[in-house]
Amino acid sequence: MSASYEVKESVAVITMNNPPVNGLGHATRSGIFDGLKKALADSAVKAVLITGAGKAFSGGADIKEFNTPKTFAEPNLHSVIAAIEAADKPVVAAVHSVAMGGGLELALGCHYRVAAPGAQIALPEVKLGLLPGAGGTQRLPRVVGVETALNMIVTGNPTPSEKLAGTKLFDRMIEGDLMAGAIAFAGEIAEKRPLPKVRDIRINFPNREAFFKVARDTVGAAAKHFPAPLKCVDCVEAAVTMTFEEGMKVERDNFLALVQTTESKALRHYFFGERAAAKIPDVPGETPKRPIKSAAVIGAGTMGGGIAMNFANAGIPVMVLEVNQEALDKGLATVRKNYENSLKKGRLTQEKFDQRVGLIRGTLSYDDIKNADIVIEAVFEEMGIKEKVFRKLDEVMKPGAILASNTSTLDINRIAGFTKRPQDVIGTHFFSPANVMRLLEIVRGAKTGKDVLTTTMSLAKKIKKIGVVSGVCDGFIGNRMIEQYGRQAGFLLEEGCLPEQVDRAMENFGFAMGPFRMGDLAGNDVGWYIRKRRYAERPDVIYSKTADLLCERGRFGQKTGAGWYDYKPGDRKPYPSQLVNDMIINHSREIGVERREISDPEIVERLVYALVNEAAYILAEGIAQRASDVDIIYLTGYGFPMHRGGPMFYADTVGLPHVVTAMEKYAGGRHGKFWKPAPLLVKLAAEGKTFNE
Ligand code: T1G
Repeated sequence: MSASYEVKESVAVITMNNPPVNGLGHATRSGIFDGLKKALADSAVKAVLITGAGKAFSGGADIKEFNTPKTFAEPNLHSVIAAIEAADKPVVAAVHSVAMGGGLELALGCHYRVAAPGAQIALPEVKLGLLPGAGGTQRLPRVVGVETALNMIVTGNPTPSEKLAGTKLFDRMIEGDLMAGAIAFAGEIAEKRPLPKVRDIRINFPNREAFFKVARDTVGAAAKHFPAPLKCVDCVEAAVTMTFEEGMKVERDNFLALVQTTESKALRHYFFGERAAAKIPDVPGETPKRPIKSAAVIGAGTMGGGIAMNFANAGIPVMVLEVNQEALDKGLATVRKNYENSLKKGRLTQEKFDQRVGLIRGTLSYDDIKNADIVIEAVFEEMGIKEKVFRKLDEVMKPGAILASNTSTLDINRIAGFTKRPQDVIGTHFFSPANVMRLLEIVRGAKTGKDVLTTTMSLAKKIKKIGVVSGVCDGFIGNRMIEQYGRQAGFLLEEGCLPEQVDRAMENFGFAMGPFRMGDLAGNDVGWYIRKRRYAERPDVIYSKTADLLCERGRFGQKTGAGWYDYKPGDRKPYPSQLVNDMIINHSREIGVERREISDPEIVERLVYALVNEAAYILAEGIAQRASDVDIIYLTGYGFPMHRGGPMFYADTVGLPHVVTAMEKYAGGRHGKFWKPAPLLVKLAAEGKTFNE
């Protein structure tokens, strides 16, 4: 059973014990239910105490059980909570560390609740595209008030228990030994009657019409593609306007509807995918990690400065090395400016500002970085320069230092070959702006040591990045896929689209930015540089020339005041460019392509399936460990819409046979070779399987 039972001083203590977070899976629910029955039948027991073993009271319902029969298998969570509430002896919840979702709802069903300070209290279901489905929307407003409850439910964010100490949620805060305090409390209230039930608390909320109208407008504006937040408002309003039972029905109906939505499945996919990404099959969890107490960054440019900030933000001192004082001063000044902006916007306290700025120092001498535990090079993306840097690092860095490269496409194995310690070399591909984007592609070289790999993965978590392991290939995972996406976007221009149509179609699909706006932001010259290399290396690979024509006109994007779009000084808004559009139309004529009307659905299919197909090759080559890793990369590094779950999840949702059929259709058009379906995609489609099995 995932709950233990013992009687102490006539108090029956039921301890949930389902590591790691006491998820309320069927076994745990049964353990609580049976323990309660036993306690109620034992005349020596005067009160019941429910608590959680380990690092949580309870992290809520077991999300892994959703959309399986186990979720509602009796005793389901409703039955457990109903049994607690109906008990004829007082049931006390002793909350510590984490009480979230169904875990908090379980506590709300108890007659009393005591808590240790510092516990994270939350109903985070909305972050999974759901809403509290075991009475949370009806009980929480009754104990903390409607406004606080609505805010907690609609944001899903945790509140420290001590902040809720003055509410009816907690009858007592217990410092020190929670169990001793809780048992003493239980003894004090054992004979008290009637037993208080949250459901009996009446809500008096006079200005509800106005309040809920504002709530709906605010929540609706932010919810965009997600139905759950507005449903949360409906349920909390029901708590105010209806009887408890009627409100519970509103909650249940909405929960059952939401748990079936693709949006919720996508968010749950993301939740588990983010955690799965940290697992490296051939690197056991107990592999020893190297201590990372200090860091160094080579290069104080945009990337180097951003990377350094990640370390400072995590409290790790970092030394930034540049080739000359001017570049160093410029880079450090940019870093300071970033922190000053955060300070001005109230996102940073003065204390944190001082601490972080103090943790970043600069130098021109390799001698000052030789004792760093990790050094990350963020110099110009040219192998010759990388070689010079890594030969120098090999010479000066202490034994055991991790030598990392922030390269976005170059061969980590070649870079490792510039050193006598290839086992210490790894790729840490940050995404710009490096201090903001959560994605970190961790590129594993053929000789990268397992301890270096696991150390870097745990460092990713420490600096609040989502680390995803990639093998070595040109462009790793994300950029190799975006290359095909960009090729297809170019072909669409030649065949009849203009940049604003393609961008609009992709932004309506949910991308943060379409390919051409993205190019103007990142700099069209970046792709130009890479294509020139590709033309030499892979003359068989066809690209549209439109992007080259654009760059030959110096239209690199926002940084040159003009790109695919025109820009006005000080205004980042893209304006369709007649010059560029005429250039595209003339180019179609020059290459003898008759332009045609292309629908938005065709644009979306061709761009998204270009990603999916390349990812299928990447998976088959073992460059990516699993399909959900590809989804995590696109959701956190490339603006793929969260409600679609990532390219692989989206393809699974559409149905792989449909993807193959669509690709076969496009293979009949120009550049048909582009649409050769990856064998893995064809195999899975034929077997009726999915990427994310
Ligand atoms: N169900 C299943 N597994 C869970 C889980 C859960 N609720 N919470 C965590 N895990 C797993 C997680 O996948 C990971 O697994 C391990 O536990 C450690 O997690 C009816 C419907 C609790 C704050 O949304 O926010 O209740 O990778 O690395 O950093 O109304 O986990 O080790 O195999 O995150 O210490 C609502 C989700 C559910 C809380 C702990 N509850 N969890 O953080 O550990 S729906 C949530 C968290 C619900 C009811 C509704 C965090 C945490 P693995 P971790 P952590």
